[in-house]
Amino acid sequence: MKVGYEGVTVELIRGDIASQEGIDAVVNAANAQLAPGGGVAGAIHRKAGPGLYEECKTLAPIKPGEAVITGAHNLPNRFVIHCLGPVYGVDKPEDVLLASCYREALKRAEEKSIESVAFPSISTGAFGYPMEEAARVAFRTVKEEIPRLRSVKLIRFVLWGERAYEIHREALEEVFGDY
Ligand code: AR6
Repeated sequence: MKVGYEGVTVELIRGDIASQEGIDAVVNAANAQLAPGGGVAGAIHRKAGPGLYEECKTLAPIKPGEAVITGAHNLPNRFVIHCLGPVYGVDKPEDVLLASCYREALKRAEEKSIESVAFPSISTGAFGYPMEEAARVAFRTVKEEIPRLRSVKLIRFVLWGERAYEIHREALEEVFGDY
């Protein structure tokens, strides 16, 4: 599903963040060292190849709420934006740090005049953030940032499985209402 808001499309799809042909930048749910890991980071590094981690080493470590940008190497995109989400119950306040991830990622995208960005559901896997809460934080932040965007015209959320998609669909409707 998709909504249009102030000239920007916010779209939800089920799928794999490492297979987003036609999208300028994909977002990695990274660890502080920007190293290959499980989940999203595993999928992105596997497909990008070892050159991605070589480039990441020059930018690590990063702190919760930060975002850095690299090339996409063998991924079908131009850039990867690496965000470190909060570990739920550990890095506080979680909602502020998670919102910062989305805001900072969009800033990195604008700095490169990127038109399309795909996000996974940051912090909702290994980092334990309840997905309903995380989805609301993500969409509220995106809605706040959209009026400031100049180059970004498409923000896609790539959800892993049917349950994740349904949770995000409900949160999107709640946050964007009739748009
Ligand atoms: N495409 C889209 N979404 C996915 C994919 C995929 N290929 N694989 C998993 N998800 P996670 P985090 C979903 O754990 O919670 C790593 O090991 C997943 O179901 O990737 O921010 C890093 O190295 C979940 O809803 O990210 C870090 O140490 C969401 O993506 C740590 O995990 C995020 O799950 C980061 O934890």
